[in-house]
Amino acid sequence: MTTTRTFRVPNISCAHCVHTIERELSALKGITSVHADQASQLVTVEWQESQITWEDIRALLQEINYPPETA
Ligand SMILES: [Cu+2]
Repeated sequence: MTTTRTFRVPNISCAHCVHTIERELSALKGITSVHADQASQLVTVEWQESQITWEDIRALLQEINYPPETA
């Protein structure tokens, strides 16, 4: 089963940020799709529940200095 979540990342400021987020998240095992948008600062991620959790994703984003705004 997959889960999709859309959240805002206030640190997105340019196309490079978008690229970094997409590249880093795509490298995580279990993530099936990532789309980040510069203008809206919204990121949509889809993942396999059996392989990765939201906590793992959130931790990675914090580690690379793009923490999600949602709780
Ligand atoms: Cu940037």
